[in-house]
Amino acid sequence: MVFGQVVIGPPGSGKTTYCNGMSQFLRLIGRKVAVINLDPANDALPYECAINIEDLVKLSDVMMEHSLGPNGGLVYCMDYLEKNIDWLESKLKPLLKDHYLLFDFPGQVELFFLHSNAKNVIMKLIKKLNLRLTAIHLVDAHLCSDPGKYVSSLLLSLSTMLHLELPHINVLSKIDLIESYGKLAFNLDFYTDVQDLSYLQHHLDQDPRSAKYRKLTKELCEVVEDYSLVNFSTLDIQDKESVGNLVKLIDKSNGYIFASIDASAVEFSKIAIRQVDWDYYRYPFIHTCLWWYGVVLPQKCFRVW
Ligand SMILES: Nc1nc2c(ncn2[C@@H]2O[C@H](COP(=O)(O)OP(=O)(O)OP(=O)(O)O)[C@@H](O)[C@H]2O)c(=O)[nH]1
Ligand SMILES: [Mg+2]
Repeated sequence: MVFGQVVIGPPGSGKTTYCNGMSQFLRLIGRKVAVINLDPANDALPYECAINIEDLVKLSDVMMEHSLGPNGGLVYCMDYLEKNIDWLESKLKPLLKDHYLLFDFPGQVELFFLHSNAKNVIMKLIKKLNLRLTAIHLVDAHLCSDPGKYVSSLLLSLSTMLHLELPHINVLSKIDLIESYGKLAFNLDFYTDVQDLSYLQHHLDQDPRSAKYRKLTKELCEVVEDYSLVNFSTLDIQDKESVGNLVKLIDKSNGYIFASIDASAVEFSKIAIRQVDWDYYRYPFIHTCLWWYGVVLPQKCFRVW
């Protein structure tokens, strides 16, 4: 069985940075990682990629040849990838023996809740190559600072989950910057747990511009609450604990923690309900410090501690 992550989310939410940081973290806890760039507009890659969609199709060529803009061009590239899925399969096959896969996708969100090409690519790979993939949906944490934008991010997360039908983890990325957007109206738990959105409606009512959409917002929040599917984890890609906690969640969701266990269904369920700390603590602390000081900082110097 091969495990991995499909990294998606709106433009600029941190997908490529995530693939870079996550691949370094996973390597340092002992996994062999292959990053696959499926974003044909990714021209400056911070990581070394094992497979690059640019070797199959180039966005600039598509835009020129078919007189398309960047968005139409990207839809075309995903259609082209779907039609040429054999190319991707043949490139992936040599990696399947011992690699953990990270797929870096484009930021055009309509590819993941409207069009079926990206979903078909993922589903074909899962079926043919027996992959176990979790969708990591990154949403920029600054959206929490505006109630209207937060409701949009809830709807986007919900429609993406329903469309992709994969094990799915929504993540508020760049959480280290959240305080720079001013004081939040509620505690961070309120935004991550998505438990009672009626408080949000009261907050929206205080803004005369939003008050006129009161009924619409109420109905939309009720849709999100009725499904009861959306919540968020948080991530600061520079913080080893933040990345480690997310890895534990992902390992549970795609079944990585069960991979080498040969036990009864009862044993499996015991593992499924308990906290998963085994992988993180199996490796010495110094290891992750080395990752932090030696690998991430020289490339991405967000903050010094
Ligand atoms: N402070 C902070 N900045 C981050 C973090 N993650 C990403 N960034 C920054 O956010 C910006 C966008 O990151 P990218 O990784 O290019 O985002 P993307 O989602 O791949 O963007 P597209 O591929 O264009 O959709 C970059 O300047 C990153 O350095 C984070 O955890 N904290
Ligand atoms: Mg990117």
